[in-house]
Amino acid sequence: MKDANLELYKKMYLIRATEEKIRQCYPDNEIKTPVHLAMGEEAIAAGVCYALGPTDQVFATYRNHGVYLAMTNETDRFFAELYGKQTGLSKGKAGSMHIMSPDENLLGTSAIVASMIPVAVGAALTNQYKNNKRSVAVFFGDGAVDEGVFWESLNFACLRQLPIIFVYENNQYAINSHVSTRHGYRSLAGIVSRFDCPVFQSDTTDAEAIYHLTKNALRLQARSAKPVFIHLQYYRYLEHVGVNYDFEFGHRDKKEYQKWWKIDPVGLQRKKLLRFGLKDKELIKIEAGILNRIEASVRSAKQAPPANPNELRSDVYYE
Ligand SMILES: Cc1ncc(C[n+]2csc(CCOP(=O)(O)OP(=O)(O)O)c2C)c(N)n1
Repeated sequence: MKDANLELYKKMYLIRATEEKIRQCYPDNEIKTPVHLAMGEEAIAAGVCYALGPTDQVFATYRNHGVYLAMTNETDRFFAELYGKQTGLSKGKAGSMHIMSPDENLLGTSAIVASMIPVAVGAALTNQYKNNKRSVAVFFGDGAVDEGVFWESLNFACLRQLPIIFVYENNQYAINSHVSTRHGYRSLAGIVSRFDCPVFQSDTTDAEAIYHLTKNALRLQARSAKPVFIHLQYYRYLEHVGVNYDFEFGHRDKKEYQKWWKIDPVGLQRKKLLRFGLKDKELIKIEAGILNRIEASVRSAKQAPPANPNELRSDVYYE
C-alpha cells in the first residue's frame, strides 16, 4: 500500500495547496466566483475517487474542488475557470460552483443543493440500460438529505437496483445550522439500510481507510448489482462560502475545529508516509513540485483572455 498511500497524499496535498492558493488570491478580487472551500474533506475526495474505476462517472456539489482535483490532477483549466477566462473548463462561464470535466468523467456539479442526485440516478439508469458496467458516484452533504428529491432518488435507485454509489459527506453543518436542528431521526444509516441499499459507514479521516471502504462498496456492487451508500464524516474548517474562519459568529465552537485538526487528513497521511520510511526531504520535493504547478496555473490564468461576451449563449441550454 506504500505507493497507493503516496498517491493519496499527492492528491490531498494538491487539493489543500490549491485551496490555500485560492485563500491567498481571493482578497485581490480578481476571482469573482463565490468559492466553497472544503478544507478538512480531502480524505473523502481522494479516497473515494482513487477507488473508482477508470470509466466510472461522478457528480458532486458546489463544494467540488477536491473531487475535481482528485479526478483530474489538473490545475490550469481549473484556475482559468475561477478567474473567468476563456481557457477555463467552461470558458469562464461556470465558475467554481459548476466545475465539471465530462472528458474525465466528472459529469456535473451544481450550486442547487441535492440537484445532482437525481441526475446521477439518471446516469446510472443509462448505464444499466447499456449494461456497460459503469458505476456512478454522487457526492452530497447532510443538508442535501433534507431535500425530498434525495429520498425520491434513493427510492428509485433501490427499486430499479441501479449501479450508483451515494457518497454522503456529513460535515454537521448546512451553512450555519447544525444537523441536530434539522434531522428528525437518529440514524440516517439506519434508515437507508432499510432500503435495498447496503451502507458502508466510517467517521475516519484516513484516506487509505476511505479508499478501502469504497473498494469494498464497489466490490459488493459488482457482485450484487445494488446501489450502495457510503456514509462519511469530516469537519469543514472554513466558513460556508468564502475563505475565512467563522468562529467569531458563535454558531460553531473553535474547540470542535481543534478536535478535528488533530486528525487532519493531510497531516495524518504525511505522518503515515514518514512511518513507511519516506524521507522528509523527498516529501518536501514532491510538495514543491505541486506548489510550482499551482503557481504556474495561476500565472497563466491571470494572463488569459476573459470570457467572451459573444459566447454568452453558446454551450448552454436556453430557449
Ligand atoms: C435547493 C436549494 N436550497 C437552498 C439552497 C441554499 N443553500 C446553499 S448551501 C446550503 C447548505 C447545504 O449544506 P450541505 O448539503 O450539508 O453541504 P455543505 O455546504 O455542508 O457542503 C443551502 C441550504 C440552495 N443552494 N439550493
